[in-house]
Amino acid sequence: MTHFNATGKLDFTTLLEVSGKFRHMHHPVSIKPIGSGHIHDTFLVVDSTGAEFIIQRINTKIFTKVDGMMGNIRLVTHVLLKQTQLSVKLIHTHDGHTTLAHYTGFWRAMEKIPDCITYDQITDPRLAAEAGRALGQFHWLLKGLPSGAFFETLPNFHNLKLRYSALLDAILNSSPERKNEARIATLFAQKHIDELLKLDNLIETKKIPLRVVHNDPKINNILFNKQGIALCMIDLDTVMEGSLLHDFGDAIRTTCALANEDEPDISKCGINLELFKNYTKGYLSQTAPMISALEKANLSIAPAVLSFTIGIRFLTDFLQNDIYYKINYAEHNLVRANAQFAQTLFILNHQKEMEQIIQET
Ligand code: GN1
Ligand code: MG
Repeated sequence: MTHFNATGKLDFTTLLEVSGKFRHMHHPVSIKPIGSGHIHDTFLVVDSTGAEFIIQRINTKIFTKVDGMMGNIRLVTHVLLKQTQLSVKLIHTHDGHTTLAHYTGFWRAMEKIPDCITYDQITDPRLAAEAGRALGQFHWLLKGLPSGAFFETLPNFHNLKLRYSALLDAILNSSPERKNEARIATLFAQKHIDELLKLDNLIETKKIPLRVVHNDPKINNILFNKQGIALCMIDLDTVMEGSLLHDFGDAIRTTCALANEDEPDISKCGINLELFKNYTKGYLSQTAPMISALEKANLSIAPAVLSFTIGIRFLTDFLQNDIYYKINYAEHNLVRANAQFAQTLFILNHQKEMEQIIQET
């Protein structure tokens, strides 16, 4: 596939042209940005009949192998739709493809499930239980698929050892100003890396199995209906082989967070243990028959590992002058890193309580 430089201007006329290349979109009347993802450009299209669609320009600087990624998504959505009728529904172009190569970049389109909601943060324990149930069901329904046959869309995505080594490289190559600003965060990373490599080691030594997992199950990647029922997981770009512990950890990192992912006041960061209890209950209600004893024993450390790993990635991006994540202001990635590290510390300090909650569930 040709690699496009996704720089084209996305005015209404261009977006209209892109929408027109996909089936079912009849005379769009409104096209507006939607969502809070850090990677792609996402738009809501409403056509003259009131039907809603999503079009998305794929960030090909990050997802360089679009075909492999879309192949994974087609496989997973096929399996999920067969069993639940609820999942992302890709829309084909008029000539039958699930991606469109356009001069502004690579695009895909999806049906929008009517009346659904996403949350960047929640406080309602019932929503946490539903979110846990949704991830658990996702793991359960995909458990029969051979994970090794999946395309490795982003190699070593949650490999903390490599993420840490990328951080060390970034420190060496960063500007003196940014290095100085990142000093406290860098010290935190150095101090905690060894204890948090525990999951990596268990995976490397094959004590923890690899499965088909989502790899980015943060709370805003779940669709809810207005009654608070979780409908399905979205943003399937990173579905590939991985550990369910990475998914559980990443989900807790955002679903049960006491503060936003980019909270500047780190004293507010931590985990709401009531939400944690409910999420865990929802998750294990679906996965109890498949989860191993060792996986279960590591559910309490996984949220610390994931908060730490994502913090390291934010910090690395800050030191590299923000080449990966979208930012809203100059220090945004550093603020995000500090918030993730504060959350990591909170989890490490509450290990016993979290462990007890898991054992009682
Ligand atoms: C990115 O696309 P989005 O915003 O859901 C990132 C995740 C991080 C997350 C941090 C492909 O997810 O790994 O956890 O930001 N996705 C990729 O919020 O790097
Ligand atoms: Mg994403």
